Amino acid sequence: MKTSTFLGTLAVASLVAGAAAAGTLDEVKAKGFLQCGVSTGVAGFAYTDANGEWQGFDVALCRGVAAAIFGDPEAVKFTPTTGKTRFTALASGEVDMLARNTTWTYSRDADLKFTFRGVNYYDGQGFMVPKSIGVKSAKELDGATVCIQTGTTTELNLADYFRANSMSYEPVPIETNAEAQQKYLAGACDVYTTDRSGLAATRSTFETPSDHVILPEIISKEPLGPLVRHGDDEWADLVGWTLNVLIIAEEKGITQANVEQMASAPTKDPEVNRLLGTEGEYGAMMGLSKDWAVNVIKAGGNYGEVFDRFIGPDTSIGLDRGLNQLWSKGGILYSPPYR
Ligand SMILES: N[C@@H](CCC(=O)N[C@@H](CS)C(=O)NCC(=O)O)C(=O)O
Repeated sequence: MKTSTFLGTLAVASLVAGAAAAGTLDEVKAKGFLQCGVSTGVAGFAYTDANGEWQGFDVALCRGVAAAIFGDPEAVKFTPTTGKTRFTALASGEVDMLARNTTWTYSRDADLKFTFRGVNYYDGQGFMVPKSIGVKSAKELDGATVCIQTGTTTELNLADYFRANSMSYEPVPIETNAEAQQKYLAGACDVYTTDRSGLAATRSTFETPSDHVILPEIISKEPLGPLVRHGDDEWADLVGWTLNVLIIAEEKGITQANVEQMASAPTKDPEVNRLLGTEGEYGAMMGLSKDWAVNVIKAGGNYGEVFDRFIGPDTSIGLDRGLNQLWSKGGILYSPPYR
Protein backbone atom coordinates (compact mmCIF):
# COMPACT_ATOMS: atom_id res chain seq x y z
CA MET A 1 0.00 0.00 0.00
CA LYS A 2 2.71 2.35 1.09
CA THR A 3 4.85 1.40 -1.89
CA SER A 4 2.04 1.98 -4.35
CA THR A 5 1.25 5.36 -2.79
CA PHE A 6 4.91 6.19 -3.06
CA LEU A 7 5.01 5.04 -6.69
CA GLY A 8 1.83 6.95 -7.36
CA THR A 9 3.39 10.07 -5.92
CA LEU A 10 6.45 9.48 -8.04
CA ALA A 11 4.30 9.11 -11.15
CA VAL A 12 2.52 12.40 -10.41
CA ALA A 13 5.85 14.05 -9.65
CA SER A 14 7.30 12.89 -12.94
CA LEU A 15 4.15 13.99 -14.76
CA VAL A 16 4.47 17.43 -13.21
CA ALA A 17 8.18 17.43 -14.03
CA GLY A 18 7.26 16.41 -17.58
CA ALA A 19 4.77 19.25 -17.85
CA ALA A 20 7.31 21.68 -16.43
CA ALA A 21 9.93 20.36 -18.84
CA ALA A 22 7.53 20.98 -21.72
CA GLY A 23 7.46 24.58 -20.56
CA THR A 24 5.71 27.68 -21.83
CA LEU A 25 7.86 27.96 -24.95
CA ASP A 26 6.86 24.49 -26.12
CA GLU A 27 3.22 25.18 -25.32
CA VAL A 28 3.33 28.45 -27.25
CA LYS A 29 5.04 26.74 -30.18
CA ALA A 30 2.42 23.97 -30.12
CA LYS A 31 -0.53 26.36 -30.22
CA GLY A 32 1.16 28.44 -32.90
CA PHE A 33 0.79 31.87 -31.31
CA LEU A 34 1.65 33.87 -28.20
CA GLN A 35 -1.16 35.01 -25.89
CA CYS A 36 -0.12 38.37 -24.54
CA GLY A 37 -1.87 40.29 -21.77
CA VAL A 38 -2.05 44.02 -22.42
CA SER A 39 -4.12 46.86 -20.95
CA THR A 40 -7.66 47.58 -22.06
CA GLY A 41 -6.37 50.70 -23.77
CA VAL A 42 -3.78 53.41 -23.15
CA ALA A 43 -2.96 55.72 -26.09
CA GLY A 44 0.53 55.01 -27.44
CA PHE A 45 1.05 52.00 -25.19
CA ALA A 46 -1.71 49.56 -26.16
CA TYR A 47 -4.59 50.45 -28.46
CA THR A 48 -6.37 49.15 -31.53
CA ASP A 49 -5.80 51.09 -34.76
CA ALA A 50 -8.31 51.89 -37.51
CA ASN A 51 -7.98 48.30 -38.79
CA GLY A 52 -8.70 46.84 -35.36
CA GLU A 53 -5.03 45.79 -34.97
CA TRP A 54 -3.34 46.09 -31.59
CA GLN A 55 -0.51 48.62 -31.64
CA GLY A 56 1.68 50.48 -29.19
CA PHE A 57 4.82 50.54 -27.12
CA ASP A 58 3.77 47.61 -24.88
CA VAL A 59 2.15 45.74 -27.75
CA ALA A 60 5.48 45.97 -29.63
CA LEU A 61 7.10 43.88 -26.91
CA CYS A 62 4.47 41.15 -27.39
CA ARG A 63 5.11 41.30 -31.13
CA GLY A 64 8.86 41.10 -30.49
CA VAL A 65 8.42 37.90 -28.46
CA ALA A 66 6.18 36.44 -31.19
CA ALA A 67 8.82 37.33 -33.78
CA ALA A 68 11.54 35.73 -31.62
CA ILE A 69 9.64 32.45 -31.53
CA PHE A 70 7.87 32.31 -34.89
CA GLY A 71 9.74 34.86 -37.02
CA ASP A 72 6.32 36.48 -37.28
CA PRO A 73 5.20 39.52 -35.26
CA GLU A 74 1.60 38.70 -36.15
CA ALA A 75 1.68 35.33 -34.37
CA VAL A 76 0.19 36.82 -31.23
CA LYS A 77 -3.27 37.24 -29.74
CA PHE A 78 -4.04 39.92 -27.20
CA THR A 79 -6.01 39.76 -23.99
CA PRO A 80 -7.07 43.15 -22.62
CA THR A 81 -6.69 43.24 -18.83
CA THR A 82 -7.47 45.80 -16.15
CA GLY A 83 -5.34 46.69 -13.13
CA LYS A 84 -7.32 44.07 -11.22
CA THR A 85 -7.68 41.23 -13.75
CA ARG A 86 -4.12 41.21 -15.12
CA PHE A 87 -2.59 39.07 -12.38
CA THR A 88 -5.25 36.35 -12.42
CA ALA A 89 -4.99 36.25 -16.22
CA LEU A 90 -1.26 35.54 -15.92
CA ALA A 91 -1.41 33.23 -12.89
CA SER A 92 -4.17 31.09 -14.40
CA GLY A 93 -2.33 30.60 -17.69
CA GLU A 94 -4.90 32.56 -19.70
CA VAL A 95 -1.96 34.61 -20.99
CA ASP A 96 1.67 33.58 -21.49
CA MET A 97 3.06 36.95 -20.46
CA LEU A 98 1.98 40.46 -19.51
CA ALA A 99 3.28 43.57 -21.24
CA ARG A 100 1.10 46.17 -19.63
CA ASN A 101 2.52 49.18 -17.77
CA THR A 102 2.95 46.97 -14.73
CA THR A 103 5.27 48.07 -11.95
CA TRP A 104 7.94 45.69 -10.72
CA THR A 105 7.56 45.47 -6.95
CA TYR A 106 8.74 43.21 -4.15
CA SER A 107 5.33 41.73 -3.39
CA ARG A 108 4.54 41.04 -7.04
CA ASP A 109 7.72 38.96 -7.09
CA ALA A 110 7.61 37.40 -3.64
CA ASP A 111 3.89 37.17 -2.88
CA LEU A 112 2.14 36.98 -6.26
CA LYS A 113 4.99 34.76 -7.58
CA PHE A 114 5.75 36.56 -10.81
CA THR A 115 9.07 37.08 -12.54
CA PHE A 116 9.95 40.48 -13.97
CA ARG A 117 12.91 40.31 -16.32
CA GLY A 118 13.63 43.93 -17.16
CA VAL A 119 12.10 47.36 -17.44
CA ASN A 120 10.78 48.72 -20.72
CA TYR A 121 9.73 52.07 -19.23
CA TYR A 122 11.04 53.78 -16.09
CA ASP A 123 8.16 55.82 -14.79
CA GLY A 124 6.84 57.51 -11.68
CA GLN A 125 3.41 58.46 -10.40
CA GLY A 126 2.02 61.92 -11.02
CA PHE A 127 -1.15 64.01 -10.87
CA MET A 128 -3.18 65.71 -13.56
CA VAL A 129 -5.65 68.53 -12.86
CA PRO A 130 -7.72 70.87 -15.01
CA LYS A 131 -5.78 74.11 -15.48
CA SER A 132 -8.92 76.01 -14.51
CA ILE A 133 -8.66 74.96 -10.84
CA GLY A 134 -5.37 76.82 -10.57
CA VAL A 135 -3.47 74.16 -8.61
CA LYS A 136 0.32 74.31 -9.18
CA SER A 137 1.56 71.62 -6.80
CA ALA A 138 0.38 68.29 -5.41
CA LYS A 139 0.85 69.80 -1.95
CA GLU A 140 -2.25 71.93 -2.66
CA LEU A 141 -4.49 68.87 -3.10
CA ASP A 142 -5.70 68.55 0.51
CA GLY A 143 -9.35 67.44 0.47
CA ALA A 144 -9.42 66.69 -3.27
CA THR A 145 -11.45 63.95 -4.92
CA VAL A 146 -9.05 61.68 -6.77
CA CYS A 147 -9.79 59.26 -9.63
CA ILE A 148 -7.76 56.17 -9.00
CA GLN A 149 -7.52 52.78 -10.65
CA THR A 150 -8.07 49.85 -8.31
CA GLY A 151 -5.57 47.01 -7.95
CA THR A 152 -2.62 49.27 -8.73
CA THR A 153 0.47 50.59 -7.01
CA THR A 154 -1.11 53.98 -7.67
CA GLU A 155 -3.66 53.39 -4.94
CA LEU A 156 -1.00 52.52 -2.40
CA ASN A 157 1.36 55.38 -3.27
CA LEU A 158 -1.49 57.86 -3.10
CA ALA A 159 -2.37 56.78 0.42
CA ASP A 160 1.30 56.98 1.47
CA TYR A 161 1.82 60.41 -0.08
CA PHE A 162 -1.25 62.03 1.43
CA ARG A 163 -0.52 60.53 4.83
CA ALA A 164 3.11 61.66 4.72
CA ASN A 165 1.97 65.18 3.89
CA SER A 166 -0.88 65.18 6.45
CA MET A 167 -3.49 65.68 3.77
CA SER A 168 -6.80 63.94 3.15
CA TYR A 169 -8.50 62.92 -0.10
CA GLU A 170 -11.61 61.21 -1.29
CA PRO A 171 -10.93 58.32 -3.67
CA VAL A 172 -13.14 57.82 -6.72
CA PRO A 173 -12.33 54.19 -7.63
CA ILE A 174 -12.27 53.28 -11.31
CA GLU A 175 -11.50 50.06 -13.19
CA THR A 176 -10.04 51.21 -16.49
CA ASN A 177 -8.23 54.16 -17.97
CA ALA A 178 -11.22 54.86 -20.23
CA GLU A 179 -13.46 55.11 -17.18
CA ALA A 180 -10.95 57.39 -15.45
CA GLN A 181 -10.88 59.65 -18.44
CA GLN A 182 -14.63 59.86 -18.66
CA LYS A 183 -15.06 60.51 -14.91
CA TYR A 184 -12.26 63.06 -14.79
CA LEU A 185 -13.60 65.00 -17.78
CA ALA A 186 -17.10 64.90 -16.31
CA GLY A 187 -15.74 66.48 -13.14
CA ALA A 188 -16.44 63.45 -10.93
CA CYS A 189 -12.93 63.92 -9.53
CA ASP A 190 -10.67 66.97 -9.22
CA VAL A 191 -7.54 65.00 -9.93
CA TYR A 192 -6.47 61.97 -11.94
CA THR A 193 -3.43 60.15 -10.61
CA THR A 194 -1.51 57.35 -12.30
CA ASP A 195 1.91 56.70 -13.88
CA ARG A 196 3.04 59.91 -15.60
CA SER A 197 3.25 58.10 -18.94
CA GLY A 198 -0.41 57.16 -18.50
CA LEU A 199 -1.30 60.77 -17.70
CA ALA A 200 0.48 62.01 -20.84
CA ALA A 201 -1.23 59.30 -22.89
CA THR A 202 -4.65 60.11 -21.49
CA ARG A 203 -4.23 63.87 -21.87
CA SER A 204 -3.22 63.41 -25.52
CA THR A 205 -6.70 62.08 -26.28
CA PHE A 206 -8.51 65.12 -24.79
CA GLU A 207 -10.09 67.69 -27.08
CA THR A 208 -7.88 70.42 -25.63
CA PRO A 209 -4.90 68.77 -23.91
CA SER A 210 -3.43 72.14 -22.93
CA ASP A 211 -6.43 72.71 -20.62
CA HIS A 212 -4.91 70.11 -18.28
CA VAL A 213 -1.64 70.21 -16.36
CA ILE A 214 0.53 67.42 -15.05
CA LEU A 215 1.83 68.62 -11.70
CA PRO A 216 5.61 68.64 -11.10
CA GLU A 217 5.67 66.10 -8.23
CA ILE A 218 6.73 62.54 -9.00
CA ILE A 219 5.71 60.59 -5.92
CA SER A 220 7.03 57.09 -6.65
CA LYS A 221 9.27 54.85 -8.69
CA GLU A 222 7.31 52.87 -11.27
CA PRO A 223 9.64 50.57 -13.18
CA LEU A 224 7.26 49.12 -15.77
CA GLY A 225 8.19 45.87 -17.43
CA PRO A 226 7.08 42.53 -18.84
CA LEU A 227 6.34 39.67 -16.47
CA VAL A 228 5.75 35.94 -16.50
CA ARG A 229 4.77 33.31 -13.92
CA HIS A 230 7.35 31.95 -11.53
CA GLY A 231 8.62 28.47 -12.33
CA ASP A 232 9.71 28.65 -15.96
CA ASP A 233 13.12 30.27 -16.12
CA GLU A 234 13.61 29.48 -19.79
CA TRP A 235 10.46 31.36 -20.68
CA ALA A 236 11.49 34.25 -18.44
CA ASP A 237 14.86 34.30 -20.23
CA LEU A 238 13.18 34.53 -23.59
CA VAL A 239 10.91 37.42 -22.63
CA GLY A 240 13.73 39.27 -20.85
CA TRP A 241 16.20 38.80 -23.67
CA THR A 242 13.72 39.97 -26.28
CA LEU A 243 13.65 43.30 -24.46
CA ASN A 244 17.44 43.24 -24.13
CA VAL A 245 17.81 42.65 -27.87
CA LEU A 246 15.82 45.83 -28.55
CA ILE A 247 18.09 47.79 -26.21
CA ILE A 248 21.36 46.36 -27.55
CA ALA A 249 20.15 46.97 -31.10
CA GLU A 250 19.74 50.65 -30.31
CA GLU A 251 23.19 50.75 -28.67
CA LYS A 252 24.73 49.19 -31.76
CA GLY A 253 22.83 51.26 -34.32
CA ILE A 254 20.94 48.26 -35.67
CA THR A 255 17.59 49.40 -37.05
CA GLN A 256 14.54 47.93 -38.72
CA ALA A 257 15.89 49.29 -42.02
CA ASN A 258 19.48 48.02 -41.78
CA VAL A 259 19.14 44.80 -39.77
CA GLU A 260 18.92 42.45 -42.75
CA GLN A 261 21.93 44.02 -44.39
CA MET A 262 23.92 43.91 -41.14
CA ALA A 263 22.97 40.25 -40.70
CA SER A 264 24.00 39.31 -44.23
CA ALA A 265 27.71 39.02 -43.35
CA PRO A 266 29.84 39.33 -40.19
CA THR A 267 30.62 42.91 -39.18
CA LYS A 268 33.68 44.21 -37.31
CA ASP A 269 31.72 44.14 -34.02
CA PRO A 270 31.67 40.63 -32.48
CA GLU A 271 28.63 41.41 -30.27
CA VAL A 272 26.65 42.49 -33.33
CA ASN A 273 27.67 39.23 -35.00
CA ARG A 274 26.59 37.14 -32.05
CA LEU A 275 23.32 39.02 -31.80
CA LEU A 276 22.49 38.72 -35.48
CA GLY A 277 23.58 35.08 -35.70
CA THR A 278 26.56 35.47 -38.03
CA GLU A 279 28.80 34.20 -35.23
CA GLY A 280 28.09 31.39 -32.73
CA GLU A 281 24.97 29.39 -31.96
CA TYR A 282 23.21 31.69 -29.54
CA GLY A 283 19.59 31.18 -30.64
CA ALA A 284 19.79 27.44 -29.99
CA MET A 285 20.58 28.11 -26.31
CA MET A 286 16.97 29.28 -25.89
CA GLY A 287 15.39 26.85 -28.35
CA LEU A 288 15.19 29.53 -31.02
CA SER A 289 16.54 29.98 -34.53
CA LYS A 290 19.94 31.49 -35.30
CA ASP A 291 18.33 34.68 -36.57
CA TRP A 292 15.81 35.11 -33.76
CA ALA A 293 17.15 38.54 -32.78
CA VAL A 294 17.08 39.67 -36.42
CA ASN A 295 13.38 38.82 -36.42
CA VAL A 296 12.79 40.76 -33.20
CA ILE A 297 14.45 43.87 -34.64
CA LYS A 298 12.73 43.46 -38.01
CA ALA A 299 9.36 43.38 -36.27
CA GLY A 300 9.36 46.99 -35.10
CA GLY A 301 12.92 48.31 -34.99
CA ASN A 302 15.15 48.83 -31.96
CA TYR A 303 14.06 50.22 -28.58
CA GLY A 304 14.52 53.84 -29.69
CA GLU A 305 12.55 53.30 -32.88
CA VAL A 306 9.67 51.72 -30.99
CA PHE A 307 9.73 54.55 -28.42
CA ASP A 308 9.77 57.26 -31.09
CA ARG A 309 7.03 55.66 -33.17
CA PHE A 310 4.49 55.24 -30.40
CA ILE A 311 5.17 57.61 -27.52
CA GLY A 312 8.16 59.84 -28.39
CA PRO A 313 8.44 63.62 -28.75
CA ASP A 314 7.01 63.60 -32.30
CA THR A 315 3.85 61.74 -31.32
CA SER A 316 0.76 63.21 -29.67
CA ILE A 317 1.87 61.55 -26.41
CA GLY A 318 5.10 63.58 -26.60
CA LEU A 319 7.22 61.76 -23.99
CA ASP A 320 10.93 62.55 -23.73
CA ARG A 321 13.37 59.69 -23.35
CA GLY A 322 14.44 60.94 -19.88
CA LEU A 323 15.49 57.98 -17.73
CA ASN A 324 14.61 55.72 -20.64
CA GLN A 325 17.55 56.98 -22.63
CA LEU A 326 20.43 54.53 -23.09
CA TRP A 327 22.93 54.44 -20.21
CA SER A 328 25.59 55.59 -22.67
CA LYS A 329 23.55 58.73 -23.39
CA GLY A 330 22.69 59.77 -19.85
CA GLY A 331 19.74 57.48 -19.13
CA ILE A 332 19.50 54.21 -17.20
CA LEU A 333 18.50 51.84 -19.99
CA TYR A 334 21.08 49.09 -19.87
CA SER A 335 21.22 45.53 -21.13
CA PRO A 336 23.62 42.84 -19.96
CA PRO A 337 26.03 41.75 -22.68
CA TYR A 338 25.02 39.32 -25.40
CA ARG A 339 27.72 36.73 -25.10
N1 LIG B 1 1.92 50.83 -12.90
C1 LIG B 1 0.82 50.71 -12.00
C2 LIG B 1 -0.48 51.20 -12.61
C3 LIG B 1 -0.84 50.45 -13.84
C4 LIG B 1 -2.21 50.81 -14.42
O1 LIG B 1 -3.14 49.99 -14.39
N2 LIG B 1 -2.33 52.00 -14.98
C5 LIG B 1 -3.57 52.36 -15.61
C6 LIG B 1 -3.60 53.82 -15.90
S1 LIG B 1 -2.60 54.32 -17.26
C7 LIG B 1 -3.74 51.54 -16.86
O2 LIG B 1 -2.80 51.03 -17.40
N3 LIG B 1 -4.91 51.38 -17.34
C8 LIG B 1 -5.10 50.62 -18.52
C9 LIG B 1 -6.44 50.04 -18.55
O3 LIG B 1 -7.31 50.53 -17.86
O4 LIG B 1 -6.64 49.13 -19.32
C10 LIG B 1 0.69 49.28 -11.52
O5 LIG B 1 1.39 48.41 -12.05
O6 LIG B 1 -0.10 49.00 -10.62
